[in-house]
Amino acid sequence: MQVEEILGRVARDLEHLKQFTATPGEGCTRLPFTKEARQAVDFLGGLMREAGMEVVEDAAGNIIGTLKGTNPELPCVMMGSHYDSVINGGDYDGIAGVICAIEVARLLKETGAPMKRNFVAVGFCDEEGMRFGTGYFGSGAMLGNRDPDYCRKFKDTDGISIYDAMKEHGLDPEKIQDAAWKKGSIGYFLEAHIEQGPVLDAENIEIGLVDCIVGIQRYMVTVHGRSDHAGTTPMDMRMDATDAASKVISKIADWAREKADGTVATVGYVKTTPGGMNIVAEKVEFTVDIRSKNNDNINDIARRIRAALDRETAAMGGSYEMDTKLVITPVNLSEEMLKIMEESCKAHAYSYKYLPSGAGHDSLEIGQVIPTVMVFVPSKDGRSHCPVEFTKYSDLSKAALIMTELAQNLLNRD
Ligand code: HGY
Ligand code: MN
Ligand code: MN
Repeated sequence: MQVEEILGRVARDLEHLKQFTATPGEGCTRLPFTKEARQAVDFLGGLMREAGMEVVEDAAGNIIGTLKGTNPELPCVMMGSHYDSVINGGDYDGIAGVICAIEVARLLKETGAPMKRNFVAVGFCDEEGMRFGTGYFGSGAMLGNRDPDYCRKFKDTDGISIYDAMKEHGLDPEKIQDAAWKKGSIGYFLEAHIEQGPVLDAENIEIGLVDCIVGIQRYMVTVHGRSDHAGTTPMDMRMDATDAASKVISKIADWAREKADGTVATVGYVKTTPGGMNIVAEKVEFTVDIRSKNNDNINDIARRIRAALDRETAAMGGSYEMDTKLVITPVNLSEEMLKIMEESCKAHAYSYKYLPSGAGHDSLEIGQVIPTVMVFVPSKDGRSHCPVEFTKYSDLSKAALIMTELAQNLLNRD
């Protein structure tokens, strides 16, 4: 099987999936438990069936295809990524890895090579956390880390909980724990993903071998003050939530820069209430996303944010909440599996480079407990989470080829 033949199928499938967006012409918006998610899941299920897989949609909204091995009682080899997107995102983030996984299943079937273990391809639901501010919902549920209370707790900006969104989508959140796999039933996890950064493209490298993924902490901060007339209220009588919140927000990026080791911190969402230009804001909500390979750095920045909120809200006479949305530690990926893929790259004369991932992925969640490996393919100009996101189908096809060779190695282990 050559790259050109694989490329044709990968291109066909990803081009077809581009239509499943809530913002046609303005990037991919495919949020969990929406019409677009349903369309993508149905299409992916059809591809899996065509590839000869047994297909189920689990209680968390993951779409799962299984290619049976001769010893199905052995822990499976699982490969996948997420089918959801950010708002106005790109056409490759996540979904390209799902198509890669289905392509590996096709190649395994076509080569007819013996397979002891089952090969399982997965399209995960809600890796991004874009709608509910969380993340890794489908992969977390697969590990048994999600329950009905979790589903009730997190809401989108319209006040719809994961719980209600699931019911609306035809899923039963009370049964979310049915999505959990028996401990030990997943032997290895593989994920192909676009790099979403500038390294491979700038250095003209075809394959990224990911050796570690940063840890992430996400918070929603709400600062409470008091609304007043912007003209008549003297400055020393105000409880200005914007003034207090902005004094904290303005420090966060510098605290990350000070670490000088790739640590990043982002305030991506800020909302003032009531939001009038001649009203002192009574409330400000803002998100914080902190990432680092060094978990102490993440904890230190979170601690400094809390201390600054204590100081600035006390000075203003107001209050705050800092709600935790996600806490996940950095993960090192499987050296053994990376080495096997490095040999494949050499055999195929693909250029490659070891690199860390600054983006979180389902591998970050799964890699906490299961031997996991990721492969990156170049993102044009390093752009991602935006409509101009672009990756060459030829690079995705090369990733599918080397991951097929890794899968064949793993599938025949006792
Ligand atoms: O936010 C991320 O790192 C990823 O795109 N979920
Ligand atoms: Mn992704
Ligand atoms: Mn993403």
